Amino acid sequence: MSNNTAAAVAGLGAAARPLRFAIIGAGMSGILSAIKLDEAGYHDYVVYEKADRLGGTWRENTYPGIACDVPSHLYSYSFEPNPNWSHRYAPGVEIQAYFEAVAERHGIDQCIRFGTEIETADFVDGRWVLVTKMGERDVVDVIIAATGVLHHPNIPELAGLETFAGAAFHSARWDHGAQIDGARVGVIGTGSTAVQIVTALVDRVASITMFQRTPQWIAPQENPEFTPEQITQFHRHPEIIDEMRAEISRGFADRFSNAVVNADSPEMYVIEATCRANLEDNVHDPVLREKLRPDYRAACKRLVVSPDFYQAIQKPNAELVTDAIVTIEPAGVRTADGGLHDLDVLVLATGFRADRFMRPIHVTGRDGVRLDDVWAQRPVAHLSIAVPGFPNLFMLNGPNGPVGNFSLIEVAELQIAYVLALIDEIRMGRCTEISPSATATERFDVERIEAAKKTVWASGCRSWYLDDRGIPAAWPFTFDRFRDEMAAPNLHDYELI
Ligand code: N01
Repeated sequence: MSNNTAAAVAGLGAAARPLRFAIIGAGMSGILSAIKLDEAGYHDYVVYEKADRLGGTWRENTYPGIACDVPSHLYSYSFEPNPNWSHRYAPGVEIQAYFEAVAERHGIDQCIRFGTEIETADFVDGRWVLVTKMGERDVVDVIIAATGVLHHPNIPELAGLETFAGAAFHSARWDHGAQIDGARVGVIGTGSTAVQIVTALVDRVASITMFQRTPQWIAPQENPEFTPEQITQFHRHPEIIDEMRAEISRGFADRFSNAVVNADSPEMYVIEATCRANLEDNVHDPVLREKLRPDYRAACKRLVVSPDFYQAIQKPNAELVTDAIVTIEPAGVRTADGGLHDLDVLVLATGFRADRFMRPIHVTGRDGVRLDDVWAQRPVAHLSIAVPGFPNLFMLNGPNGPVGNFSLIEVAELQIAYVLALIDEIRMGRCTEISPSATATERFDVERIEAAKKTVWASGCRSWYLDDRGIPAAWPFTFDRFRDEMAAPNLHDYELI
């Protein structure tokens, strides 16, 4: 029980009331929310999950080669260290199994309503009325939207895509029935996903063709396996994991997260030099090397990490195509040079719509204000957590949060502690509705936009970090500042009714 919560329980006033919660999404942050609600003494909650399995990103992304680019001992809940991670960057299947095991251990799996998609959420008489796609209704006091960041696949409008004769699918909808071994596989895209897929498949397929619209900088990152002796040590001395976690977190912040928010920092130049050396030292054919060389700064797009992509793309059965895609035909992909690239399988590693957040749920706040209208231009939120006019509705990994190669688990843990502190105001009877003020939200937005202009993400490239105006939407300050902001809410920024 947190200090806040303990104080709340001790000080329960006449106006205090039991609270009912809906958590939307049973991914990493939904599971976390349920565990933390239980810990805080709130047991009346339901986790709504539209799919039939928990795990979010790790349930949806099952493509060959999937792994997390945050070291696994950091990409774990702080309260659930896992001595059994097989690699420094564990594969997706281990991460999925980890979330399932944690949910089971905490009894959260019993509180999830699978196959239940929330369609509308309306704030009526001080409570949230939820209606599912099946027409079921629930009324709750608080919503925690744990709906993920990169969840809605970006399907490009490629002429003729539907005419392709083989299997064509988005990387987050991997068709495990498609014959891959020995096939001619095309991959559209050059992001983290495409790089992992190409590297994983090159030795299994007859040919692999990567369609590149924009080259990416690649940071070399070894992925050593933990030895049985190391794993035994992790079991015997969990404090080793804690130390490692703290060290990785600090290293990430100093060498990466704090560097990218200051485009002129010395650390930023180190990252660039590392990526440049990786390209120069490891790609031998000068023509291919120039095709792979970006004309923008490293980490402007989300930095791709890979120990062996350059080796993969130089194999005899791999081809990098840089001519623009003109049409998809039944036999393959036609490019601007007139060439037809014959394929059996076409993978769209074309990323996600990163501006959706809890949409397409139709959310209506106080006085009938619709979130679809408030966010029509772009999503806004105070400190990434909440939106003015939408009381008692809190987001984890919402708009403008830290997404720049951090552990989103660390981010969500800080956010849920902050959200619980806000909820304590209701439990203590000091208010029944809490939402950020428009003034505080506007002030934060103005400040973050100014800061965003100094980040490397604004240094001239196209990426999913940018909003419709080309302004980076990600948290543009240091991670230390995020930690400080999340340590306790400034209640002057909130309206308590
Ligand atoms: O998606 P992306 P992703 N025609 O948006 C191209 C996380 N992640 O799935 O660069 C041709 O980065 C597009 O081209 P361009 C991580 O946060 C993590 O790879 O816009 N090409 C780009 O090359 C990551 O950043 C891990 O010119 C088209 C690609 O598709 C995020 O997910 C693993 C196109 C999209 O790249 C997203 O990564 C995987 C078109 N019409 C993902 N439309 C790890 O933890 C798009 N593209 C390791």
